[in-house]
Amino acid sequence: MWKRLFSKKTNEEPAPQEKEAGFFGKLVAGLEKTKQGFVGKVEQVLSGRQVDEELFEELEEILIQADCGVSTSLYLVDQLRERAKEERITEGDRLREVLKEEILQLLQKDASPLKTPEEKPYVIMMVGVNGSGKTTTIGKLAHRFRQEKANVLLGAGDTFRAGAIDQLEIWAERTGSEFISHQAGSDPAAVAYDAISAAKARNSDVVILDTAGRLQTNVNLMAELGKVHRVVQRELGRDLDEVLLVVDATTGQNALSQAKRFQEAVPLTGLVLTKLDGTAKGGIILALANELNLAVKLVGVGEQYEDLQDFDAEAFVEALFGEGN
Ligand SMILES: Nc1nc2c(ncn2[C@@H]2O[C@H](COP(=O)(O)OP(=O)(O)OP(=O)(O)O)[C@@H](O)[C@H]2O)c(=O)[nH]1
Ligand SMILES: [Mg+2]
Repeated sequence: MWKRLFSKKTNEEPAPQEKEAGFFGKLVAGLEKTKQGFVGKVEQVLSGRQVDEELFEELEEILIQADCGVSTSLYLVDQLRERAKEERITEGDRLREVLKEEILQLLQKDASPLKTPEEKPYVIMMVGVNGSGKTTTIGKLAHRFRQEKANVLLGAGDTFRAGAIDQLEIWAERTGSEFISHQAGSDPAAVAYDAISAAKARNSDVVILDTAGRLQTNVNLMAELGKVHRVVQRELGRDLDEVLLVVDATTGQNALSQAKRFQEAVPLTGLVLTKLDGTAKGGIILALANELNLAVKLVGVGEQYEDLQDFDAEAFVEALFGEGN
């Protein structure tokens, strides 16, 4: 499987996991709160109603409350207004379908999967604020790559938080990944350097680097992140394959400012949106897709291995709006 990944063929093939009913079921279960809290409200408001300005305003309110963000909510409702006029839609229930289509379009705008591996080692760096789910996501990804028979090496770049090194080492043991760490308190750039040089020496397929959580407003720590990234790039002699910002879906609109600030510190290649299972306000994914030029590449809908999924806009919208699930 890993060899196949290297052969570039996977770009044309849909990831098999997304075709599996079990994965879709997990997605549906993980999005249950948002389905009820957001889509449920939309349906309540639209059901049996005539399309008029009052209805659009109520929809706008629901979108904003579901964390879609003001500008994205206004954008979506404007699209609905326009299409209602053009397509002479008079019934609220029909608007549900239009909203579903518009949301899908928005989510597909910048969508792209994890980069296909071209060169060993395939390097992923994980960044984000404290507690967003970086280390857990690394564990889940390591598991996935190990299942594809890749040799994985995890680099314990969080030398700051007590227990962070042990936490990652447990994931390394669980997944059968190699592990590079220094003492707590040491320079994270040195750990990153060692992880890359070890991976080169050992011919590892994948390196995943953990980093300490940091607030996007902490100038010094953001600069440190830039340094770690530069060291990795230099030792690698090319760009990292993925620099992923891990965002907790329950943090609401703050996710946007996190993304903007982290993007200034390191060249992000995409987003991981975790804990979607823990919020009824999954609309944040729409704000992120609409307001940033960054793809949501992975979504976390629970704490099990299989709950980290490649983001698939169609499956996502179907899980939210689909009938009978
Ligand atoms: N429900 C749910 N919990 C998640 C998900 N992803 C991560 N978590 C939980 O979030 C908590 C924090 O996860 P970590 O992976 O330690 O977060 P981190 O970003 O590494 O945190 P720091 O290293 O402290 O910055 C853990 O309890 C995880 O189990 C998810 O998709 N769903
Ligand atoms: Mg961590």
